[in-house]
This record gives sequence, C-alpha cells and structure tokens, in this order.
Amino acid sequence: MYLNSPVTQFESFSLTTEPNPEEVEIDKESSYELPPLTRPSLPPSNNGDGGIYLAQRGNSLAHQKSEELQKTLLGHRHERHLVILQDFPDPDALSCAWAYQLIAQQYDIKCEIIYAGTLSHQENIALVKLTTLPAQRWTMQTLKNKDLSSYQGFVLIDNQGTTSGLLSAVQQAGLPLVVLVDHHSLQGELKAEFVDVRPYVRATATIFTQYLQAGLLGLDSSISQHVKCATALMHGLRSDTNRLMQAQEEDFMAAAYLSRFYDAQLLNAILQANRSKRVMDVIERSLKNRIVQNNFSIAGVGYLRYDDRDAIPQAADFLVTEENVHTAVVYGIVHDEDDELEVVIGSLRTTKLTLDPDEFIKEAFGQDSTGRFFGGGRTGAGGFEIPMGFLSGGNENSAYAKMKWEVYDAQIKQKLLKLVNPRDNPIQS
Ligand SMILES: [Mn+2]
Repeated sequence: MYLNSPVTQFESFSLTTEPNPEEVEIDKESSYELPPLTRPSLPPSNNGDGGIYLAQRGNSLAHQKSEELQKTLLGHRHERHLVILQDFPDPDALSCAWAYQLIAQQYDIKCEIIYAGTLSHQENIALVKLTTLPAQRWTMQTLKNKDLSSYQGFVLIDNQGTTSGLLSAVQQAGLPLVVLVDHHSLQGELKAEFVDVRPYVRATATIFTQYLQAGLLGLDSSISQHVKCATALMHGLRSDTNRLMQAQEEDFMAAAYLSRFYDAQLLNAILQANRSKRVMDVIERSLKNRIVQNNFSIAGVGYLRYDDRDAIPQAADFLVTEENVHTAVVYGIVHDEDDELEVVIGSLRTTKLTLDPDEFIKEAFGQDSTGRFFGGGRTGAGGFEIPMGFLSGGNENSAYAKMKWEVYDAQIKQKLLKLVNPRDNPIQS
C-alpha cells in the first residue's frame, strides 16, 4: 500500500509549511521569528521501487524529529544549557555539539560544550585547534567553582551519560535533561524532553546533518563558522564510519549534503596530524602482546598516561587489520597523575557484522554494584572503563605496579576468552 502511494505517505510526514495553530500562538506572544524548515524535495519519479520508499521513510523521520527539536528549543528560549560530551570526546561528538550550539543560538539559548577528560587523539586536538571548535574541559575542580544553578538544563550528544564523569554532578544540581541525541544502543532509562536515539545510524553527525538539511540551521558557505562546522561534521561522519567504508545510504546522503559546504583542505590538515612517539609505543606494545584466538586479537598494553588514552582505540584499529582477525580488543591502565586516579580502559573494533559490540562488552564485563555496565558500543566499535578504586595509585614500587597490572591483565583476558572460546569456560568444563 505504501509502495503505491509513497508520495502521500511522504507528505503526511514532512514538515508542513501551513501554520500549526500552537506555533502561531507562541509566535504572536513573543514575536519570535521561527526559522523556516524546508520541505524535503521529492524524488522526480517513483516506479514502485521499495528503495525510494525506504529512503523517504528515513527522511520523514528526520523531518519529524527536526520539527520536534525545534519545538523543544522554542520552549527553552533565552536559557543557558550545558552540552555534555563523553570524557574523551571524539570528532563525531565534538562536531555535533558544535552544530547543536549553532542551532540553539537562533533561539537565544547559550550552550557551553564541556567534557571531563581530555582531548587525546592527535586528530581531535587538530580538529579543535584548526576549526576553533568551542569545547571546554571541566575538571572536578572546575565543577566546584561553577554555580550550576545558572544553567536551566543539559544536553547529551553522542553519548547517554554513561561515559561522562559530569553526569552525576548535573543530576545532583537538579538540571533537567532537555535534549538527548545519540546513535549508541540504548543504555538505560534516561528521561529527556527530546530524545532522538537511532542505533542503526552510523554517526550522530548524520543525524545532525539531517537536522541542518531540514532547515534547523541554514548553512551558508560565506560564513566561515558554518564552513568549519560542516568540515567538523564531515570529519565526525568519516571517523565513525571507518572513512565511509561502513557508511550506509543515510550517511552517504549526509556526506553529500556536507560536501556543498565543507573545506576539503581544512579536513586534510586535520587528518594529517601525526601520532606522538608515545602513541606509537603503545601501538608497538599492542602488537607485541597480542594473542590471536578464534579470529579475536586481544592485547593488554600495561600502563599509559592519561593524555595518551586514545592510543588504545588506535591500537585496536590497527590490530583489526591483521589477516584472519575480525575483532580486536586492546586495554590498559590509564593513569592520571594529577588525581592519582587509575582506570582500566579498553576498546573493541570489529569487522564482523554479526558481532554486536554493545552486547559483547556487556556480556564480558557485566555491571558494577550500582547496576551500571562497564561499557557498551555501537556498530563496529565499543569501549569499557573499569575503575580501580582502592587499588588506584601507589605505583612508586615498580614490582607492585607490575603485579597489579598482571592481575588486571589476567582477569580481563579471562573474561574475554570465555566469550571467544566458550569451551575454555572452567565452569562449564
Ligand atoms: Mn558517534
């Protein structure tokens, strides 16, 4: 039925230009000018091809969500919001937060983009520097000096709070979650006024590009900030889709749209950022220490500095390229010298379509005493973080530090190998 009447179906979902009585009322009240949302252009013809219908369905969801987001933003005009990213933000998160900030600006909503950890990957540092992307690091010390009551809400982008050390502080301060946009699998119950979680979309940048395309922000190539933001989104989209190799139709459509605005030279400059020697050393350790079983490559890399944390996913990216390997897991103990904090951090990369990283990591490591999972994932990639609590620090004695690493290394390997080689499970045998 849909196939026979795709246009009608499509129309009924698309954003209408006819005034919605509710919106008109808001308009009159405040004389606020609504940025017009564009009507999606219809494909020239339809010969009953299911593919076109599918593309339209994705498109109409994007329009429906854009309209909902616009209404939410209208309800929060003149407010101040915190946009919280994962502790170690990646290009997808950073670029989308920026796009969100530019969208929200039109409603006089001031957004501060914050993260608790650090920018570790050389490309992320280059991205932020070269585009002057407005993200700030908020440490626990920063939090203490901030008056959270001056904000009216917070926003989560490309995460659901499980990978941010800032979530508990804003929740304790009573700030409501206004907007949640992500493409990771649903991590649990989070009440937000606006929710757009689409685990089948490969990058949050695809979702945000669809918002832009729907008219939430009219990109203009003569505005340098717009060009830089489009470049950042292109980088986010590419990096979450393994340089578009895992991209699907929606992601390609988003990339095509961004291609009208992005600066190819700037993107090239971001991608040219070199790895530090310390990152190279971590990759070397991962190569040396890896064990390969049943097409899984597993490597513990020992201790690494907080600033080099991103060497772990980079090592996993590398290990998964080996012949006969479909999944790589790399982990190490990340040490934060300032806070004497230690945490086990790991990354998973897979090219196996039937392996769900989110399920795999949850199954391997389970939950902590409060029911929170130690990690999760999205298509092709996942990560985990295991706090070391009482065992943190005290590494002046190198023999002790070595012993500690060996215990964690053995424990993690054991948990992973139970899934990799179910027969090795001592409980079952
Ligand atoms: Mn992402």
